[in-house]
Amino acid sequence: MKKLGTILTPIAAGLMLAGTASAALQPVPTLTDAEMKQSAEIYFDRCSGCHGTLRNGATGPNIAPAKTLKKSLAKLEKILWEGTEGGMPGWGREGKLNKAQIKMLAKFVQIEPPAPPQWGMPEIKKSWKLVVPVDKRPTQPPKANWQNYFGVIQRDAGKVSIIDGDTKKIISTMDSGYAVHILRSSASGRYMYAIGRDGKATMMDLWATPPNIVAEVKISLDARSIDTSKYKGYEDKYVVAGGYWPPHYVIMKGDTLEPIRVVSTIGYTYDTQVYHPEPRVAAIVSSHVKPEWLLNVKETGHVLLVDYSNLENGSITETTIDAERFLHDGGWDSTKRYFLAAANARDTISVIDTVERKLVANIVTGTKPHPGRGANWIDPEFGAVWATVHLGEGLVSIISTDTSKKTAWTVVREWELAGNSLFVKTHPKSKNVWCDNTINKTKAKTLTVFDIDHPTAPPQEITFKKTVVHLEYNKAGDEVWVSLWDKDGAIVVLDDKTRKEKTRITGLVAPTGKFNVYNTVHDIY
Ligand code: DHE
Repeated sequence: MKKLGTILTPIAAGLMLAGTASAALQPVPTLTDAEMKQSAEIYFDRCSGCHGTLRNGATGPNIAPAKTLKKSLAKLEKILWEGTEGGMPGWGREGKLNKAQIKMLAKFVQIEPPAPPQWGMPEIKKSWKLVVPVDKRPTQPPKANWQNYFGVIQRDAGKVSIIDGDTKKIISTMDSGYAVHILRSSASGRYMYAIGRDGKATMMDLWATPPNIVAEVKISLDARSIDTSKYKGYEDKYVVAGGYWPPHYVIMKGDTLEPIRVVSTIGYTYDTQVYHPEPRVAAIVSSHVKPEWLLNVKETGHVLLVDYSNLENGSITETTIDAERFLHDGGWDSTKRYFLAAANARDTISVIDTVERKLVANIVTGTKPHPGRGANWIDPEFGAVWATVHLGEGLVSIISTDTSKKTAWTVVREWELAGNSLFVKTHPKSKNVWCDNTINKTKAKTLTVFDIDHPTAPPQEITFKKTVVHLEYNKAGDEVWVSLWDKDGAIVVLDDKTRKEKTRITGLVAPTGKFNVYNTVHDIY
């Protein structure tokens, strides 16, 4: 077991470019126009998510030419090929890029980044497509147990499949666009929304037989997050999606995706008050206590509370809370009053109270916390807790969320994990906490399962033949679904009690996230 309260090296850890920097700057290399274009595409695909379009750094370090020119091309090529201990993928080693592409990319990151295009309301409006008007949609839900449907992302195929959680049959596969990142449900559960790396939001109607796409709109050129209005009286009314580039958020009508407002997030970092040209919108959650969304603005370290109750009169109210940098993913505690967000450059979990509308704690956990939405359970000693795993080390940090206890908002337990991880999950009816080890060089095919009632007992490891990623429960909370992340991928359905495989849904291309309708609507994790 790790010692509690370890002070972990901030910023320097994780995806930092490894190796010694030589003082002298290297000469700026050259690329042909065709090579620049090709490198820009590879950079967008592989690098910009972590390092930023303008390369100022976030989950990964700043790799602007001022930094990269301090390293030789050979050194940069090695990092791109091998990856780093902190979690940077080895693009060559993993077979994702060939030698020629690595050489080109090493040069590209030593050259000033090309100016990225803009994407404002005229472009957003032009991209909007209402595929099935509201009055042409079914008025009754299907007979099937549709609240136990799962939306499953087939990332590399640009598709989303809807799988019936009862029958385990794929009932619909839809073209959702390039590399869908997450899915979220409307408050009623009827609509599921996808957001892709290409900034395209897609709206799917689960009442249709089979479920179909009813609207789409490209909210930006690069995006990762989307959510809906869940507060009483606003169910299914609005959708909000966050852009990585341009850095903005877009509010849309919940039943058609017709864009209503675009709002920039460009501004100043919360602490140093330095101008940042690319503050990207990371996780978005929908408040249950007020008609508002919480948006993580990554680079400036702000959590925005965006009040949507006055949109009909043409206004939104933004409350800015200083949290920490660089905000990434996060989720609710079990009461859904507190939002816990990972600030992964500072190895911190920021806690926002949505009732008092303030930051209540910044908790140092481990190297680059990455909770997904985290996991809530009742610890036998500490009561209500929420947990995160980490990109930079094999560690589950368990934080007390019980505000009646002195230990509230401190790390009360730490579990050592086999490897660097992406996601952790449990369910109120379960006695298990499941973690993947997806970004660990040797343990990527292994799931680790902890026993809630025996928190100091050694965990069980379950190993598959392929990389495993992301976990989700069914509505009843007695099955765990996990993705075998491969071109010839599958969803493995595990019995939560026995931890044994029940069945396997095959024929899926690179399945990543999967989202159960009921659990997503009710933020159960
Ligand atoms: Fe994700 C969640 C961003 C890499 C699969 N990912 C999120 C969220 C953000 C984000 C901001 C939170 C959304 C929310 O809750 O509103 N992810 C990024 C990146 O910037 C990053 C590091 C690099 C990139 O270029 O995309 C990245 N993510 C990945 C992956 O490599 C994964 C495994 C596969 C993929 O799609 O590329 C991946 N991310 C996911 C999934 C979630 C997610 C499945 C939703 C988890 C959940 O249960 O809510």
